[in-house]
Amino acid sequence: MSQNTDRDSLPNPLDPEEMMSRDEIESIQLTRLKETLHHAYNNVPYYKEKYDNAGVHPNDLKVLDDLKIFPFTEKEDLRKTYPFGMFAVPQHEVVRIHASSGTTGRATVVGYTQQDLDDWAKLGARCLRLSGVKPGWKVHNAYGYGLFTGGLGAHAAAERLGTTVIPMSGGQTEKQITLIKDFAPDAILCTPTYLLTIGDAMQRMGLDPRATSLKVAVLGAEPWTEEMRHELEEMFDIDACDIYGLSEVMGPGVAGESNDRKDGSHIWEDHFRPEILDAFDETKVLPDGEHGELVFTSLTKQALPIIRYRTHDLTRLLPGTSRPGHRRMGRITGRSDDMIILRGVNLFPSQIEELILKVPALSPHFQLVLTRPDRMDQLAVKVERRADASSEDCVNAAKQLAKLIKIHVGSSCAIDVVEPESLERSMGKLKRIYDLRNN
Ligand code: DLL
Repeated sequence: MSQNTDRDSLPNPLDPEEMMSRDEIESIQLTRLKETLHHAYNNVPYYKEKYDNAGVHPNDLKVLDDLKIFPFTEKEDLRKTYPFGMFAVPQHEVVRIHASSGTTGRATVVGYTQQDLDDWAKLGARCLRLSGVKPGWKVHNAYGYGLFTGGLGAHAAAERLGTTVIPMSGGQTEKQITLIKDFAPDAILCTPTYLLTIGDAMQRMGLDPRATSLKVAVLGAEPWTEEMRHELEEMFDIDACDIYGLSEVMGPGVAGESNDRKDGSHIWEDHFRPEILDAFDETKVLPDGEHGELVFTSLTKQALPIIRYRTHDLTRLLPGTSRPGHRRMGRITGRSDDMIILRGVNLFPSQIEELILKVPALSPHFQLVLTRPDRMDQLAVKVERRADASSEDCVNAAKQLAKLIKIHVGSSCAIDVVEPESLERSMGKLKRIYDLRNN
C-alpha cells in the first residue's frame, strides 16, 4: 500500500510550453520555421535544388501563412535520396536511425541527433501524461522494437515521464499475458487491434481482461474508431486514448489525447506546424474544421528537417481544449492510399468498422476483400460473429450490416459472417484490405 502512496505523490509537472497561449505558440512557430527553412536550405542540397527550381528562398517567409509558397515533401523524396540524402547534419551527429518498410518500394530512412531524441522523448512523455499515465506507474510497452519507431519511441517517452517500462515489444501474445498477470502494469502501449488480440487471447485462456491491473491504454499507429475505443474500454475496463505520429515527422508523440476529454489528439505545435490540404486540390490550404490531408512541417528537428510533409492521412484541425494553444486533430478517417473506390464510391475501412460495431452479433474482427469478377469491382466484408451469436443472429446481422453500408456508405457489398477465430489476428498494424482484383 505504502508503495502506491509514495508513487502517488511523485511530481508530474507540465512543460511550460504546454500551457502557452495561441499567440505565444504562433510567435515561437514563426521563429522556428525561419530557422528550419534556412537549416534545410543550407544543409540539404535536395531542398536547395527544389527551392531554387521553384523560385523560392527561406527569406521569402515573413509570416506563417507564407509557408504555403514552399513545395511539398513526399515519401518519394526520401526514397529518391535513400538512405541519408535528406539528412542535414554530418553522419557522426546522427545518433539513431529508424526506417519504415512500407508495402511498396524502398524503405524510408529517418535519423535523429541527441537533441532530436531528447525532444522526441519529451513530446512522447507529454502525450502519456495527457492520457493519464503517471510517474511511478508500470508501463507495458507492446509496440514493436527495432526499426519501427513505435517501440523505442514509446519506451523513451515512458522513461522520460518517470515510469517503470516493461519493454515487451509486439508478438508472443501468451507471454504478453503472463507478464501482464505477473508484473501488474498500470498502463499498456500498443496498437488498438493488438490490444484486441490480447483481450481475445485472454478470454480464450479463461482469463477476464477486466480483472487485470491495467487502467490506461495509449493506442495508435493505425486508424481506429470511437466504436473501437468503446469496445476496448469495455473489454478491459480501462481508459483508452489516442497517440499519433509518423516516422518521417518524428515517430509516436507528434500528438496525444487527454484522458479527461477524449476529444482527439493535441498536436505539439511548438515543434510541428500542421496544415490541412484540400484532398482534391493540393494548392488549397483549408481553414480549421474542414476535412482534408494533414501536412506537417517540423520546427526543431536537426537531423531530418521536414517541410510540408504530405502524410496522406485524412482529418481536420480543431481548436485546442486541454492544451488551449495547441490545435487538436480529429480522428484519422483513413489514409488516402487506403481508400477503396468501389464502383465510384469512396470508402475507408474505418467506416466499415464503425458500422460493424453497431451490430451486436458481430465482432470487431473483419477483413475487406476486393475482387473483380466479370470486370465489376466487388467488395466482400468478412467478419467474425461474436462467440454467443446464434446462426439466426448471424443471418440477421449480415442483412443489417449490408443495409447500414448501403445507407451510410452508398455501396452494395457481400457480407460473409465467419466463425470466431477464423480471421488473422493483429500483431501490430493490422492489414484490413485484401485486394485480389489483379490476381
Ligand atoms: O506508426 C508511429 C507510431 C507508433 C504512432 C506508435 C503511434 C504509436 P509509421 O510507421 O511511420 O509511424 O506510420 C505512420 O500510421 O501516417 C498514420 O497513417 C498511421 N497512424 C499513426 N498513428 C495513428 C493514429 C507510426 N493514432 C502512419 N490514428 C501515419 C490513425 C495513425 N492512424
